[in-house]
This record gives sequence, structure tokens and C-alpha cells, in this order.
Amino acid sequence: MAEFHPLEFDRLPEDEMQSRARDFYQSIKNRRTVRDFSSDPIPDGVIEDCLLAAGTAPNGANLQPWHFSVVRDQGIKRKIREAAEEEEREFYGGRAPDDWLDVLGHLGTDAEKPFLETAPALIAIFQKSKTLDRRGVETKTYYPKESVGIAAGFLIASLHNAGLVTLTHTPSPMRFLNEILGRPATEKPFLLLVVGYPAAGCEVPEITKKPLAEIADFH
Ligand code: IYR
Repeated sequence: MAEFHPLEFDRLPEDEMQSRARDFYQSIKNRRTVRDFSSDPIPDGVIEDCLLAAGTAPNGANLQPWHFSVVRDQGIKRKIREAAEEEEREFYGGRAPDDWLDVLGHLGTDAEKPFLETAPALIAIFQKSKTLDRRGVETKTYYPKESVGIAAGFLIASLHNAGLVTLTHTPSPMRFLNEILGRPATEKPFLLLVVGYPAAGCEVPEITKKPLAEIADFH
């Protein structure tokens, strides 16, 4: 039988609710995806706390169907870069349909991924199709894609909050990550997060976010 305990919840005054909502938006709107990284190391413990935050994400049946592989080793980063660039050369050199390349154009991306070696850390996020339940019995996972997507969002927001920048990289296919990082076939690479600081003089493309009226309606 499930055991329950009282929820810890402090209800905030309404003016504080509004100022917290605004403050969070003001902070998260400054998050930018960066493609030009410095090699400065990340202080010990910061990534660990951000991963703990990611691991609190709501998820199917609390099976927590994610695994995070943190890579700081230069040799492993190089292997990942080589494998990712091989896939990307095929993508940019023919596999990508013209309409996809067309919408990507303004971001200035190409098959060269030096940041996979320069950045101090890579976090490979895996989606688990199977895991152990509370009793230690192997079970299939439920809503793993939604669950891992939410955890990845928490992680990106936590890293931004901690003063780091990220790049959400999705080489496709990226099964090479299983081999390089020794993860089982029941774990599917979900995305590769590049983490660190922007290089001096780093530039980002001029982009805008849709206004509220275009992304939401209220009934
Ligand atoms: N995976 C490729 C292409 C790419 C695709 C999308 I959608 C982007 O927003 C950015 C890049 C690459 O990483 O270059």
C-alpha cells in the first residue's frame, strides 16, 4: 500500500507570486544557446546539484526514466566529437531536406562541432525504456519521452540559473553515444547537452521569441 505524508507547501502572498513569476521570466529570457565555448572548468558540485534538480522532474509512475552521463575527459570528448561530426557531415551534405536547411540557415550551424571538445563538460541524456521499480523488479517505463523532456528542461533552466550556458545538440542518429559511454541498448540517447561558459567575443544570432498572444490563449 502507498504511504502518504503531509505536503510541505507555503502559500505566498499575491504580490510575491507576481514578483517571483516576473523575476523568473526576466532571468530565463536571457538564456541563449551558445555555440562558441571557453574551456574554463566548471566548479565541482555545480553540475551535480543541477542534475539533482533535473531528477526532481515529474515523470511517469515515478520510474525516473533518465540517465545522465557527464563527460569531462578530453579523450572521450574527442571521440564524441568525431562520431557526431561524421553524422553531421552526412546531414549537411545530403541527408537534410532543403526545407530543413532553409529554416536552420539563420542560426549559422554546420557540420563542424569544435565545442564538443572545447567545452568543459558534455552531458549525454538517455531515455530508459526499462528500469527497476521500487521493489527492484525490472519494468517498462511509461511516458519516457515526455518525462525525459521535462527533466532536460529542468536541467537547462538549472544550469542557466547557476551561471552556465548550454547548447542542446542532437546529432542524428546518436546511438554512438551508447557505445562510447557504455550505456545499455535499453537506453536511447535523447540529447547531448554542451555545458560551460561562452568564449570571449562569443556572438549569438539575432532571434526573437513569439509574443504571449501567439503562443497562448485564455478561455
Ligand atoms: N543536428 C544538426 C542540425 C541542427 C538542427 C536543428 I532543428 C537545430 O536547431 C540546430 C542544428 C546540428 O547540430 O548542426
